[in-house]
Amino acid sequence: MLKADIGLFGLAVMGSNLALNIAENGYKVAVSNRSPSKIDDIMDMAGELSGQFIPNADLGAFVQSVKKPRSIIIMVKAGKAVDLTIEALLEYMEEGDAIIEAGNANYRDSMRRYEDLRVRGIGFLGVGVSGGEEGARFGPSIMVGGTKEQWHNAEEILTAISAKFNGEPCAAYLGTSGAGHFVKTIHNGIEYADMQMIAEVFGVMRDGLGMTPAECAQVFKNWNKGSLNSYLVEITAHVLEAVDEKTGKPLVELILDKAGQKGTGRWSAIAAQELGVAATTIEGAVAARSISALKDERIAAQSIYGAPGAGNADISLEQLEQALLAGKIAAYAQGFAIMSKASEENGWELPLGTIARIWRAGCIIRSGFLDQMAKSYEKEQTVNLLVAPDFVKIMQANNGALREVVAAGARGAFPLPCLCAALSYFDGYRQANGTASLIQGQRDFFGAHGFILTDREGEQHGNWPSTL
Ligand code: NBP
Repeated sequence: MLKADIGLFGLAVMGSNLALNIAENGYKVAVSNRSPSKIDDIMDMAGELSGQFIPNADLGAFVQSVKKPRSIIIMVKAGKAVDLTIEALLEYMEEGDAIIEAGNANYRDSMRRYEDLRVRGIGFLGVGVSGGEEGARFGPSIMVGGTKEQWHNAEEILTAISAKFNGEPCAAYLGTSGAGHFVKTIHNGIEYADMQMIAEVFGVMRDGLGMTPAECAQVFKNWNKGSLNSYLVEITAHVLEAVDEKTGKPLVELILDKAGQKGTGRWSAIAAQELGVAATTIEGAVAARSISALKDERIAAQSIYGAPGAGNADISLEQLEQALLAGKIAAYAQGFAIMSKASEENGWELPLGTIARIWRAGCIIRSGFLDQMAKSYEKEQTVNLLVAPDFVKIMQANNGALREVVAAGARGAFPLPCLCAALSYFDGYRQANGTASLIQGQRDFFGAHGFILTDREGEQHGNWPSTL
C-alpha cells in the first residue's frame, strides 16, 4: 500500500485544517486522533481531497502508514496531552523518525522534549505555527526549532504549506532545541502589545474624541492603507464595524470588556525578565488584560474616583496614527531584543532577519514594515531597531506624536499602559546620561553593593552617614 508522506495526530481546529492544507499541496497525509469521531469528520470534510488521506484510529497502524524516516506532526492541546501523545507514539516509532510538535508549547517544554527524544534516537522539531484556523488551512507562518537533520525530512512539506510573501515561503529552521517555540512565544508577546496599543488608541477615539465604533472603523480602514498596514489593524476595522443582529447596536459595545489570555504573553514577559531584557510593552499588555479581568473592582473604583476620560482629548487622528506607529516599532524592538539575548544565552544563533521575513505573511502580526525590519536585520549589524537607519527616520518623525498622545492620556485619564511604556522605553534607550548612578549610590548605602566611578579604576564604596 502507498504510504503517507507525513503523519498528523490531533484533528481539532488546527490539526484538521493543517491536514487539509497538506493534502491540497499534493502530499499524502496519514491522520489520527484520540477520539475516532474527528477522523470521520475530517474524511467528510476532505471531499475531493479524500484520496490524499490515510485515516487510522489505531496508533500502530497510523505510524506504520507513514514513509520512513517518519515525520509525525502532533497538534493536540498544549501541555500534558503532548507528553502523553509522544509517549504513546514512541512505542511504534523507530530511530531516525521525528516528532513535529506544532501546538503552542512553552519553549521550555520543547527544550525538555528535544533532549528526552534525542537520547532515544528520535528527532524532535518544536514548531510554532501562527495564523489561527485560516492560516492553518491556507498558509501559516511556520517557525521551526529542533533537530536539523529531521527538518530536512519535513522541509519540503512544511515549506509548501506555509504562507508566501511575494512567492517567498514563510517557513524556516531557526535553531536547535526550543528555538522555534521561543520565537513563536515572542511573536505572541509582540501580538499582545500590538493589540493593546490598538485598543488604547480606540479608547482615546471613543472616550476622548467621542467617536462611534463605525467612525473608528473607518479610521482604521484608512490607516491600513498607509504605514500602519497590518492584519491586526485590518481586523480591528472589521470588529468595530460589526453590528449585533439582535439589538442593532455595535457589537463591540456589547462584548464584555474582560480579555482572556492563554499564557504566551506572560511567558514572553517572564523570559524577558529572566534574560534581563526590557519588555515593558509586552508586560503592559499582559497587565492590562489582568486589570480587564477585574470588572467588579473597576466598577467599584470608578464609583469612587469618577469615570476616566472626562473632557475632550486635545489630539488629532493624525497624531494617534503616528503614535501607534512609533509605539508598535518600540514593541517590535523589544521583541527582537529578547530574541537576540535568548539566542546568545542558548547558543541558538537565531536569524533575526529570517524571523522578520517569515512573519511578513501568514501570521497574526504580519505588517507592512516587517519587510523593512527584515532588511535592517539582514543588511546591517542592528543592535536594536530603534537605531537601525530606516527606523531612526520613522521614530524621529513620529515620537513627538507618541509624546503628545501619552500626555493627553495622562491629562484625560485614559489608560495607555503600552503606549506609555513604548515612550519611556524610547526615552530611556536614547538617554546617554541616565539616573542609575543614584540607584547605585542607594544600593551601596544600604547593601554595600559597590559602584564604579567614571574617573577611576575598580569598584568603590561611599563613605555614607549612619541612619541608625
Ligand atoms: P485544542 O487545543 O482544542 O486541543 C484539542 C485536541 O487535543 C483534540 O484533538 C483532542 O483530542 C486532543 N487531546 C486532548 Br484535549 N487531550 C489529549 C490527550 N490526553 N491525548 C491525546 N489527544 C488529546 O486544539 P486546537 O485549537 O486545534 O489547537 C491545537 C494546538 O495548536 C494547541 O497547542 C493550540 O494552542 C495551538 N494553536 C491553536 C491556534 C488556534 O487558533 N486555535 C492557533 C495557533 C496554535 P480529542 O478529539 O480526543 O478530544
